[in-house]
Amino acid sequence: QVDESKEVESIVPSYACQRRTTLENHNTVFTDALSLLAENAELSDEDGRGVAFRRAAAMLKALHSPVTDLLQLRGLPCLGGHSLRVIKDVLENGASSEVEFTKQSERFKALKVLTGIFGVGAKTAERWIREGIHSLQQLQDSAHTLNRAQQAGLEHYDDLNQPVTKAEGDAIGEIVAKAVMSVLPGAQITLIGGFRRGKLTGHDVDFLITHPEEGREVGLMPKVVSWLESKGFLLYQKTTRNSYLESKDGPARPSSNMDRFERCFSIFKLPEDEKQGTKQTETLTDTCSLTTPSLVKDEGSESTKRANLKPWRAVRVDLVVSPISQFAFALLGWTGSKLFERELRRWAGHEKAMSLSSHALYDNTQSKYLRASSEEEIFAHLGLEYIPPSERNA
Ligand code: DGT
Ligand code: MG
Repeated sequence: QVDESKEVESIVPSYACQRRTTLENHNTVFTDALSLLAENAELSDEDGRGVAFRRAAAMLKALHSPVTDLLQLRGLPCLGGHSLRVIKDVLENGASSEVEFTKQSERFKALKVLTGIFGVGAKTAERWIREGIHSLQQLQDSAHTLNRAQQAGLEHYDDLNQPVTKAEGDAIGEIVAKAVMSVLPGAQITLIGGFRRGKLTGHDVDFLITHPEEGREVGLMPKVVSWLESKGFLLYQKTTRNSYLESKDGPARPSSNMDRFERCFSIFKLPEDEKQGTKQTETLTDTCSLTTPSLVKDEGSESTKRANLKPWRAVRVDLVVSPISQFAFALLGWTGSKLFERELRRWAGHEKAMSLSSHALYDNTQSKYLRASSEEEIFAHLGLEYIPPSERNA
Protein backbone atom coordinates (compact mmCIF):
# COMPACT_ATOMS: atom_id res chain seq x y z
CA GLN A 1 0.00 0.00 0.00
CA VAL A 2 1.25 3.49 -0.83
CA ASP A 3 1.24 5.92 2.04
CA GLU A 4 1.12 9.59 1.02
CA SER A 5 3.43 10.69 3.84
CA LYS A 6 6.04 8.14 2.86
CA GLU A 7 6.07 9.49 -0.66
CA VAL A 8 7.05 12.89 0.71
CA GLU A 9 9.68 11.37 2.99
CA SER A 10 11.44 9.48 0.27
CA ILE A 11 12.37 12.67 -1.56
CA VAL A 12 14.14 14.47 1.28
CA PRO A 13 17.76 14.88 0.08
CA SER A 14 20.49 14.24 2.62
CA TYR A 15 22.50 17.48 2.38
CA ALA A 16 20.86 20.55 3.93
CA CYS A 17 22.13 22.65 0.99
CA GLN A 18 19.91 20.56 -1.34
CA ARG A 19 16.81 21.41 0.65
CA ARG A 20 14.62 24.51 0.98
CA THR A 21 14.30 25.29 4.67
CA THR A 22 12.09 28.26 5.51
CA LEU A 23 11.51 29.69 8.97
CA GLU A 24 8.21 27.83 9.10
CA ASN A 25 8.90 24.76 11.19
CA HIS A 26 6.19 22.12 11.76
CA ASN A 27 8.31 20.08 14.14
CA THR A 28 9.59 22.52 16.78
CA VAL A 29 8.85 20.09 19.60
CA PHE A 30 11.49 17.73 18.14
CA THR A 31 13.89 20.31 16.73
CA ASP A 32 14.00 22.24 20.03
CA ALA A 33 14.88 19.03 21.86
CA LEU A 34 17.57 18.02 19.35
CA SER A 35 18.99 21.57 19.23
CA LEU A 36 19.36 21.63 23.00
CA LEU A 37 21.29 18.35 22.91
CA ALA A 38 23.40 19.75 20.06
CA GLU A 39 24.16 22.84 22.11
CA ASN A 40 25.09 20.72 25.12
CA ALA A 41 27.41 18.60 22.97
CA GLU A 42 29.07 21.70 21.47
CA LEU A 43 29.55 23.22 24.91
CA SER A 44 31.11 19.93 26.04
CA ASP A 45 33.68 19.78 23.24
CA GLU A 46 31.82 16.96 21.48
CA ASP A 47 31.47 18.57 18.07
CA GLY A 48 30.80 15.30 16.24
CA ARG A 49 27.74 14.61 18.35
CA GLY A 50 26.70 18.22 18.04
CA VAL A 51 26.71 18.06 14.24
CA ALA A 52 24.74 14.79 14.26
CA PHE A 53 21.97 16.41 16.34
CA ARG A 54 22.06 19.57 14.19
CA ARG A 55 21.70 17.52 10.99
CA ALA A 56 18.77 15.57 12.42
CA ALA A 57 17.06 18.78 13.54
CA ALA A 58 17.67 20.44 10.16
CA MET A 59 16.13 17.51 8.30
CA LEU A 60 12.98 17.73 10.46
CA LYS A 61 12.79 21.51 9.85
CA ALA A 62 12.50 20.81 6.12
CA LEU A 63 9.43 18.55 6.47
CA HIS A 64 6.13 20.03 5.34
CA SER A 65 4.01 18.56 8.14
CA PRO A 66 4.32 17.52 11.78
CA VAL A 67 5.68 14.07 12.56
CA THR A 68 3.11 12.14 14.59
CA ASP A 69 4.39 8.60 14.24
CA LEU A 70 7.85 7.07 14.10
CA LEU A 71 6.83 5.14 10.98
CA GLN A 72 6.73 8.43 9.07
CA LEU A 73 10.49 8.71 9.58
CA ARG A 74 11.33 5.52 7.71
CA GLY A 75 13.68 6.19 4.84
CA LEU A 76 14.47 9.74 5.93
CA PRO A 77 18.16 10.76 5.96
CA CYS A 78 20.22 12.23 8.81
CA LEU A 79 18.55 10.37 11.67
CA GLY A 80 20.99 8.44 13.83
CA GLY A 81 19.99 6.04 16.60
CA HIS A 82 20.40 8.65 19.31
CA SER A 83 18.25 11.26 17.55
CA LEU A 84 15.58 8.64 16.84
CA ARG A 85 15.46 7.70 20.55
CA VAL A 86 14.93 11.37 21.44
CA ILE A 87 12.12 11.72 18.88
CA LYS A 88 10.51 8.48 20.11
CA ASP A 89 10.65 9.71 23.70
CA VAL A 90 8.97 13.00 22.73
CA LEU A 91 6.29 11.19 20.71
CA GLU A 92 5.51 8.76 23.54
CA ASN A 93 5.95 10.97 26.60
CA GLY A 94 5.56 14.51 25.35
CA ALA A 95 9.17 15.31 26.29
CA SER A 96 12.63 13.77 26.13
CA SER A 97 13.96 12.64 29.51
CA GLU A 98 17.51 13.27 28.32
CA VAL A 99 16.65 16.84 27.36
CA GLU A 100 14.87 17.47 30.66
CA PHE A 101 17.80 15.98 32.58
CA THR A 102 20.29 18.13 30.64
CA LYS A 103 18.28 21.33 31.16
CA GLN A 104 18.21 20.73 34.92
CA SER A 105 21.87 19.84 35.23
CA GLU A 106 24.05 22.32 37.12
CA ARG A 107 26.80 21.85 34.55
CA PHE A 108 24.63 22.79 31.56
CA LYS A 109 23.13 25.75 33.40
CA ALA A 110 26.58 27.02 34.35
CA LEU A 111 27.91 26.52 30.81
CA LYS A 112 24.99 28.57 29.45
CA VAL A 113 25.43 31.40 31.95
CA LEU A 114 29.20 31.65 31.48
CA THR A 115 29.30 31.30 27.69
CA GLY A 116 26.55 33.93 27.65
CA ILE A 117 29.39 36.36 28.38
CA PHE A 118 30.73 37.78 25.11
CA GLY A 119 34.34 36.60 24.79
CA VAL A 120 33.88 33.43 26.83
CA GLY A 121 33.97 30.14 24.91
CA ALA A 122 33.23 26.59 25.99
CA LYS A 123 36.84 25.88 27.03
CA THR A 124 37.10 28.87 29.36
CA ALA A 125 33.68 28.17 30.87
CA GLU A 126 34.66 24.54 31.43
CA ARG A 127 37.84 25.61 33.26
CA TRP A 128 35.93 28.00 35.50
CA ILE A 129 33.27 25.38 36.30
CA ARG A 130 36.01 22.96 37.39
CA GLU A 131 37.08 25.66 39.86
CA GLY A 132 33.55 25.85 41.21
CA ILE A 133 32.48 29.01 39.37
CA HIS A 134 28.86 28.60 38.23
CA SER A 135 27.46 32.11 38.25
CA LEU A 136 28.34 35.66 37.23
CA GLN A 137 28.57 36.64 40.90
CA GLN A 138 31.02 33.81 41.62
CA LEU A 139 33.07 34.89 38.63
CA GLN A 140 33.17 38.50 39.80
CA ASP A 141 34.14 37.38 43.29
CA SER A 142 36.92 35.17 41.97
CA ALA A 143 40.47 36.34 41.41
CA HIS A 144 40.24 35.86 37.65
CA THR A 145 41.41 38.68 35.47
CA LEU A 146 39.15 38.98 32.47
CA ASN A 147 40.37 40.12 29.07
CA ARG A 148 38.98 43.28 27.48
CA ALA A 149 36.28 41.42 25.52
CA GLN A 150 35.11 39.50 28.58
CA GLN A 151 35.01 42.64 30.71
CA ALA A 152 32.80 44.31 28.12
CA GLY A 153 30.74 41.12 27.87
CA LEU A 154 30.14 41.05 31.60
CA GLU A 155 29.36 44.75 31.77
CA HIS A 156 26.71 44.49 29.03
CA TYR A 157 25.56 40.98 29.90
CA ASP A 158 21.81 41.66 30.08
CA ASP A 159 21.65 43.70 26.89
CA LEU A 160 23.72 41.22 24.92
CA ASN A 161 21.56 38.30 26.03
CA GLN A 162 18.39 40.01 24.91
CA PRO A 163 17.60 39.20 21.25
CA VAL A 164 18.25 41.95 18.71
CA THR A 165 15.18 42.91 16.68
CA LYS A 166 15.09 43.57 12.94
CA ALA A 167 14.23 47.23 13.67
CA GLU A 168 17.36 47.55 15.82
CA GLY A 169 19.35 45.83 13.08
CA ASP A 170 18.05 48.34 10.52
CA ALA A 171 18.83 51.28 12.81
CA ILE A 172 22.40 50.04 13.19
CA GLY A 173 22.54 49.52 9.41
CA GLU A 174 21.83 53.22 8.90
CA ILE A 175 24.59 54.22 11.28
CA VAL A 176 27.09 51.83 9.67
CA ALA A 177 26.09 53.05 6.19
CA LYS A 178 26.66 56.63 7.28
CA ALA A 179 30.09 55.75 8.61
CA VAL A 180 31.04 53.86 5.44
CA MET A 181 29.77 56.61 3.12
CA SER A 182 31.68 59.25 5.06
CA VAL A 183 35.02 57.48 4.72
CA LEU A 184 34.62 55.84 1.29
CA PRO A 185 31.80 57.13 -0.93
CA GLY A 186 30.66 54.46 -3.37
CA ALA A 187 31.28 51.58 -0.98
CA GLN A 188 28.44 49.10 -0.59
CA ILE A 189 27.05 47.62 2.60
CA THR A 190 24.94 44.47 2.83
CA LEU A 191 23.05 43.02 5.77
CA ILE A 192 24.16 39.38 6.17
CA GLY A 193 23.66 36.62 8.77
CA GLY A 194 20.26 35.65 10.12
CA PHE A 195 18.52 38.91 9.21
CA ARG A 196 19.31 38.33 5.52
CA ARG A 197 17.55 34.98 5.88
CA GLY A 198 14.45 36.78 7.13
CA LYS A 199 14.81 36.08 10.83
CA LEU A 200 12.94 38.56 13.04
CA THR A 201 15.53 38.48 15.83
CA GLY A 202 19.17 37.53 16.18
CA HIS A 203 22.04 37.38 18.65
CA ASP A 204 23.94 40.02 16.67
CA VAL A 205 23.84 42.08 13.47
CA ASP A 206 26.24 41.22 10.65
CA PHE A 207 27.32 43.46 7.75
CA LEU A 208 29.48 42.87 4.69
CA ILE A 209 31.21 45.89 3.15
CA THR A 210 32.81 46.09 -0.28
CA HIS A 211 33.60 48.57 -3.07
CA PRO A 212 32.87 47.97 -6.80
CA GLU A 213 36.47 48.86 -7.67
CA GLU A 214 38.90 46.15 -6.54
CA GLY A 215 41.43 47.46 -4.05
CA ARG A 216 39.48 50.52 -2.95
CA GLU A 217 38.32 48.58 0.13
CA VAL A 218 41.88 48.23 1.46
CA GLY A 219 42.30 50.01 4.77
CA LEU A 220 38.60 50.75 5.04
CA MET A 221 37.86 49.09 8.38
CA PRO A 222 40.08 51.26 10.63
CA LYS A 223 38.52 54.36 9.08
CA VAL A 224 34.98 53.11 9.64
CA VAL A 225 35.85 52.17 13.22
CA SER A 226 37.41 55.60 13.88
CA TRP A 227 34.32 57.34 12.54
CA LEU A 228 32.04 55.22 14.75
CA GLU A 229 34.29 55.73 17.77
CA SER A 230 34.45 59.49 17.27
CA LYS A 231 30.65 59.62 17.34
CA GLY A 232 30.46 57.50 20.49
CA PHE A 233 28.77 54.51 18.86
CA LEU A 234 31.22 51.84 20.03
CA LEU A 235 31.37 50.35 23.52
CA TYR A 236 33.96 47.77 22.43
CA GLN A 237 35.71 46.79 19.22
CA LYS A 238 38.44 44.47 18.09
CA THR A 239 39.56 44.63 14.50
CA THR A 240 41.47 41.79 12.90
CA ARG A 241 43.23 42.66 9.69
CA ASN A 242 43.02 40.82 6.39
CA SER A 243 45.47 37.91 6.51
CA TYR A 244 44.25 36.32 3.29
CA LEU A 245 47.17 37.44 1.10
CA GLU A 246 49.76 36.33 3.61
CA SER A 247 48.43 32.82 4.00
CA LYS A 248 50.54 29.97 2.73
CA ASP A 249 47.94 27.28 2.47
CA GLY A 250 45.77 28.78 -0.26
CA PRO A 251 42.52 30.68 0.01
CA ALA A 252 40.18 27.74 -0.42
CA ARG A 253 41.99 25.65 2.15
CA PRO A 254 42.15 27.79 5.25
CA SER A 255 44.08 26.36 8.18
CA SER A 256 41.07 26.94 10.42
CA ASN A 257 37.39 27.64 10.09
CA MET A 258 38.01 31.32 10.66
CA ASP A 259 38.33 33.20 7.44
CA ARG A 260 40.79 35.97 6.79
CA PHE A 261 38.78 39.02 5.93
CA GLU A 262 39.34 42.27 7.67
CA ARG A 263 36.80 41.96 10.41
CA CYS A 264 35.54 43.94 13.37
CA PHE A 265 33.83 42.34 16.35
CA SER A 266 32.07 45.12 18.18
CA ILE A 267 29.55 46.10 20.80
CA PHE A 268 27.44 48.99 19.56
CA LYS A 269 25.85 51.63 21.73
CA LEU A 270 22.47 52.03 20.09
CA PRO A 271 20.63 55.11 21.38
CA GLU A 272 16.92 54.64 22.00
CA ASP A 273 16.05 57.50 19.64
CA GLU A 274 17.96 55.81 16.79
CA LYS A 275 15.79 52.73 17.17
CA GLN A 276 12.71 54.70 16.21
CA GLY A 277 14.69 56.85 13.81
CA THR A 278 14.57 54.35 10.99
CA LYS A 279 11.29 55.69 9.68
CA GLN A 280 12.60 59.22 9.26
CA THR A 281 15.21 58.30 6.66
CA GLU A 282 14.33 56.82 3.32
CA THR A 283 17.39 54.79 2.48
CA LEU A 284 20.56 53.50 4.03
CA THR A 285 22.59 56.12 2.24
CA ASP A 286 20.36 59.07 3.05
CA THR A 287 22.51 61.90 4.27
CA CYS A 288 20.30 63.55 6.87
CA SER A 289 22.20 64.33 10.03
CA LEU A 290 22.33 61.74 12.74
CA THR A 291 21.98 62.58 16.37
CA THR A 292 25.09 61.72 18.26
CA PRO A 293 24.35 59.45 21.20
CA SER A 294 24.48 61.29 24.48
CA LEU A 295 27.75 60.26 26.02
CA VAL A 296 26.16 59.34 29.30
CA LYS A 297 28.88 58.46 31.72
CA ASP A 298 28.61 55.44 33.96
CA GLU A 299 25.02 55.15 35.05
CA GLY A 300 26.07 53.80 38.40
CA SER A 301 25.10 50.52 39.95
CA GLU A 302 24.41 47.23 38.22
CA SER A 303 20.82 47.43 39.42
CA THR A 304 20.32 50.74 37.65
CA LYS A 305 21.56 49.14 34.46
CA ARG A 306 19.41 46.07 34.97
CA ALA A 307 16.36 48.28 35.38
CA ASN A 308 17.36 49.60 31.96
CA LEU A 309 17.11 53.27 32.83
CA LYS A 310 19.78 54.14 30.32
CA PRO A 311 18.75 55.75 27.02
CA TRP A 312 20.69 53.25 24.91
CA ARG A 313 21.20 49.56 24.46
CA ALA A 314 24.31 47.45 23.78
CA VAL A 315 24.16 45.31 20.63
CA ARG A 316 26.72 42.89 19.17
CA VAL A 317 27.68 43.92 15.64
CA ASP A 318 30.08 42.15 13.26
CA LEU A 319 31.56 44.01 10.29
CA VAL A 320 33.40 42.24 7.48
CA VAL A 321 35.21 43.86 4.55
CA SER A 322 35.65 41.91 1.31
CA PRO A 323 37.26 42.82 -2.03
CA ILE A 324 34.66 42.79 -4.82
CA SER A 325 36.33 39.77 -6.49
CA GLN A 326 35.46 37.64 -3.44
CA PHE A 327 32.17 39.32 -2.62
CA ALA A 328 29.86 36.51 -3.81
CA PHE A 329 31.79 33.95 -1.77
CA ALA A 330 31.78 36.18 1.30
CA LEU A 331 28.05 36.85 0.89
CA LEU A 332 27.26 33.15 0.59
CA GLY A 333 29.60 32.25 3.45
CA TRP A 334 28.23 34.86 5.85
CA THR A 335 24.52 34.47 5.21
CA GLY A 336 24.30 31.12 7.00
CA SER A 337 22.76 29.28 8.60
CA LYS A 338 25.82 27.74 10.16
CA LEU A 339 24.60 24.26 9.31
CA PHE A 340 23.75 25.30 5.74
CA GLU A 341 27.33 26.58 5.35
CA ARG A 342 28.82 23.44 6.79
CA GLU A 343 26.71 21.32 4.46
CA LEU A 344 27.71 23.41 1.42
CA ARG A 345 31.38 22.77 2.21
CA ARG A 346 30.73 19.06 2.83
CA TRP A 347 28.84 18.80 -0.47
CA ALA A 348 31.63 20.60 -2.32
CA GLY A 349 34.32 18.33 -0.87
CA HIS A 350 32.57 14.96 -0.86
CA GLU A 351 30.39 15.18 -3.95
CA LYS A 352 32.31 17.56 -6.24
CA ALA A 353 35.98 17.32 -5.17
CA MET A 354 35.93 21.10 -4.68
CA SER A 355 36.99 23.29 -1.75
CA LEU A 356 34.62 26.10 -0.82
CA SER A 357 35.46 28.94 1.55
CA SER A 358 34.20 32.49 2.10
CA HIS A 359 36.98 33.61 -0.26
CA ALA A 360 36.91 31.23 -3.20
CA LEU A 361 35.92 27.92 -4.79
CA TYR A 362 38.70 25.59 -5.92
CA ASP A 363 38.12 22.67 -8.28
CA ASN A 364 40.57 19.93 -7.27
CA THR A 365 39.92 17.92 -10.46
CA GLN A 366 40.71 20.78 -12.82
CA SER A 367 43.25 22.28 -10.39
CA LYS A 368 41.82 25.76 -10.78
CA TYR A 369 39.75 28.40 -9.04
CA LEU A 370 36.20 28.90 -10.28
CA ARG A 371 35.20 32.54 -10.44
CA ALA A 372 31.78 33.84 -9.49
CA SER A 373 30.21 37.26 -9.20
CA SER A 374 26.91 36.07 -7.72
CA GLU A 375 25.64 33.41 -5.32
CA GLU A 376 23.68 31.89 -8.21
CA GLU A 377 26.93 31.21 -10.07
CA ILE A 378 28.45 29.49 -7.04
CA PHE A 379 25.44 27.17 -6.68
CA ALA A 380 25.73 26.43 -10.42
CA HIS A 381 29.47 25.60 -10.12
CA LEU A 382 28.55 23.23 -7.28
CA GLY A 383 25.84 21.54 -9.34
CA LEU A 384 23.18 22.63 -6.85
CA GLU A 385 19.79 24.19 -7.42
CA TYR A 386 19.88 27.85 -6.27
CA ILE A 387 18.47 28.26 -2.76
CA PRO A 388 17.58 31.88 -1.81
CA PRO A 389 18.59 33.19 1.65
CA SER A 390 15.06 32.82 3.08
CA GLU A 391 15.26 29.09 2.40
CA ARG A 392 18.70 28.56 3.97
CA ASN A 393 17.31 28.35 7.51
CA ALA A 394 18.56 24.80 8.09
P1 DGT B 1 22.13 34.91 14.89
O1 DGT B 1 23.10 36.03 14.80
O2 DGT B 1 22.33 34.08 16.10
O3 DGT B 1 20.73 35.34 14.75
O4 DGT B 1 22.37 33.89 13.66
P2 DGT B 1 23.30 34.05 12.43
O5 DGT B 1 22.89 33.04 11.43
O6 DGT B 1 23.36 35.47 11.97
O7 DGT B 1 24.69 33.58 12.98
P3 DGT B 1 26.06 34.38 13.20
O8 DGT B 1 25.81 35.81 13.41
O9 DGT B 1 26.82 33.66 14.26
O10 DGT B 1 26.87 34.16 11.87
C1 DGT B 1 26.34 34.51 10.61
C2 DGT B 1 26.91 33.63 9.58
O11 DGT B 1 28.25 34.00 9.33
C3 DGT B 1 26.94 32.18 10.02
O12 DGT B 1 26.01 31.45 9.28
C4 DGT B 1 28.28 31.67 9.68
C5 DGT B 1 29.06 32.86 9.29
N1 DGT B 1 30.21 33.07 10.17
C6 DGT B 1 30.22 33.47 11.45
N2 DGT B 1 31.47 33.57 11.90
C7 DGT B 1 32.27 33.23 10.86
C8 DGT B 1 33.68 33.15 10.68
O13 DGT B 1 34.48 33.40 11.56
N3 DGT B 1 34.09 32.78 9.43
C9 DGT B 1 33.24 32.51 8.43
N4 DGT B 1 33.69 32.15 7.24
N5 DGT B 1 31.93 32.58 8.57
C10 DGT B 1 31.46 32.93 9.77
MG1 MG C 1 24.13 37.00 13.21
